Parts: sequence; C-alpha cells; structure tokens
Amino acid sequence: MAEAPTKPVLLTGAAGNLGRMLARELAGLGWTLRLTDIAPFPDPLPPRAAFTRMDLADGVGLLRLAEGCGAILHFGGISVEQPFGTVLGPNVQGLYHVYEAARREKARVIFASSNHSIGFHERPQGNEAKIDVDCAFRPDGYYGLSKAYGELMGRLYWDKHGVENVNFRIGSCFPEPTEARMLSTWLSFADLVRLTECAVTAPRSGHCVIWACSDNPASFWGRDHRDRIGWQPQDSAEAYRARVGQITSGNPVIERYQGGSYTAIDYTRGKPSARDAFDLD
Ligand code: NAI
Ligand code: 15L
Repeated sequence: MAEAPTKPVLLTGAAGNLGRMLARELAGLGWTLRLTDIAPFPDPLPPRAAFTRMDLADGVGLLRLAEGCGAILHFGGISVEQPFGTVLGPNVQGLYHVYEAARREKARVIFASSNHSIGFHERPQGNEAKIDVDCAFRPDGYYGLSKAYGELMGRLYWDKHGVENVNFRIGSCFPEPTEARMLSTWLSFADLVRLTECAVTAPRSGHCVIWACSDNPASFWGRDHRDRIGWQPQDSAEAYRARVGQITSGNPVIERYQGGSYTAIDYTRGKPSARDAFDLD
C-alpha cells in the first residue's frame, strides 16, 4: 500500500456508483478527499472528507474547489448513452472546467473514460489479436464520443501545459459480472481502487491510457501504459463463467462489437450478416 497523498484529492461524481465506493475506500486508506456532485452525497461523510454540491458547469466553483489539490479524480458526468445535447454540457464543457482547474493547481487528472470510446471495434474471435490502447477511437454513441474527446483533452493538456493525466478506459465496473460480455470487460471494485491508488501516487505519469479491466483471460484488450504507474489487476471475471457465460443478447450487432448494447442504440446501418459486408472499415 502506497503512502496517502500529501495534498487533498478532489473527486467529482462522488454521489455516483463508483464515486461512493471510491470515497469510502480511499478515505479508508487515509486520503483527504474533497467530494463533489450535482446530486446530494447519500452516505455518511467519510473521515477527512468534505462534500460540496455543484454542477460541473460551474467553472469558477471548480477552480475554488480544486485549490491546493494534488489530483482530481474525474468520475462525474453523464455515464450512459444519452442525446448529444444532454452529453455535451457535463462531459465536454465540464471536463474543460476540470482541466482548467488542474492546470492552475498543477494537479494530475485521473479521468474515468470508457470502453465506449472504442466500442465499434469488433470483438476478437479465436486467436485474433487483442487491440492495444493506441488503437483508433471508434465511439459507439455520443457518450463514447465524449470519452474520446476527454482522452484527447488529456493529450492536449499534457503536450501544451504539462498537466499529467491518467485515462482509465473502464470496461464494466460493477460488484460482479452479470452477462457474458463482462467476462471480457469486468473491472472489480478492488482493482479500480488499486488502479486509482497507482494513478495518483506514481511519481510520474505523463499522459497515459489504461485498459481498466480485471485480469480477465477473455479480455478484448492488449497493451497499454500500466507499467508507467505500476498497476496490475488482481481479480478475474473467469470465476463467474458458469453463472453468466450463457447470458447473451441474441442481437447480432450487440454481440459483434466490444461496446455491446450501446452499439445497437439508434443503429440504422442495417443488419451485419457477414464480416465481409464491412470490407471498407
Ligand atoms: P454514475 O452515473 O453513477 O455517476 C456519475 C455521477 O456524476 C452521478 O452521481 C451524477 O449525479 C454526476 N453528475 C452528472 N452530471 C453532473 C453534472 N452536470 N455536474 C456534477 N455532477 C454530475 O456513474 P458511475 O457508474 O459511477 O461511473 C462513474 C464514471 O465512470 C462516469 O464518468 C462513467 O462514464 C465512467 N465509467 C463507468 C463505468 C462503469 O462500469 N460503472 C464504465 C466506464 C466508464
Ligand atoms: C460504461 O461506460 C457505463 O458507464 C457503464 O454503466 C456500463 O454500461 C459500461 O460502460 C459497460 O460497457 O458495461
């Protein structure tokens, strides 16, 4: 276990599923947290934590909240597919406010990106190669597009301003896998906590992107920058195969692509019947 960070850490999205879990677990590691969300924090406040209710649209508020912080864990915003206009404010403008605050504080940003930034890559079959983290963005909706934008924002702020950032391309972070796809994409809560610890406490990160899934033999994903922050996942979805391995959608679009059900939302291209129908991809 690494030493707790010496400076406070700001956590956006603190009232969300992952935010609540991180608040509890990181406080348990002795971290001093500033929590924020547009929604009220539903749990008792952990020790050394303060909560401020705020919209990510409030750029000045975020600047104030980030004062003195060494890292910003950015988990707030729209977390599922939504219309373009709904995603835009929180996930694009809000992210810009987070990066401006990080720039002023010389803080590191830990960004909760998503597999949906690359969701239209096909799932590898048999011995087909797994994709590396520098693969092309292939967002599977407006939400995934906002995550691709978020990763690129990190690229820009590192290249131009030296703002370090670690982008977690999260698969499916839930207490347990609930369907066959998650045998590939599942990230356990404990692996996310360890990943967050590594991302914040690593001496240097630069701009890096991590496939944030557990040590799943069926993972779709190959190389990334985890060595830079010293993270290795310790859990595996494989133990759940007997329970969820048969739970599939029966929809050929969903089953073909890594992003699963998100790829089929408002999908108008026609049925993919054979791989060669997509020769021009
Ligand atoms: P969640 O929806 O439970 O949490 C997001 C939080 O952001 C909510 O508490 C919400 O109130 C807050 N929020 C929304 N709009 C806001 C605004 N305008 N201003 C301030 N706060 C706002 O989502 P979850 O599952 O906790 O995910 C956290 C992050 O991780 C999200 O960014 C999500 O995109 C990302 N992620 C999560 C995955 C998962 O499997 N849970 C997978 C991939 C990415
Ligand atoms: C995500 O990005 C979502 O935030 C989460 O709710 C899941 O849908 C996850 O991706 C997934 O792909 O399973």
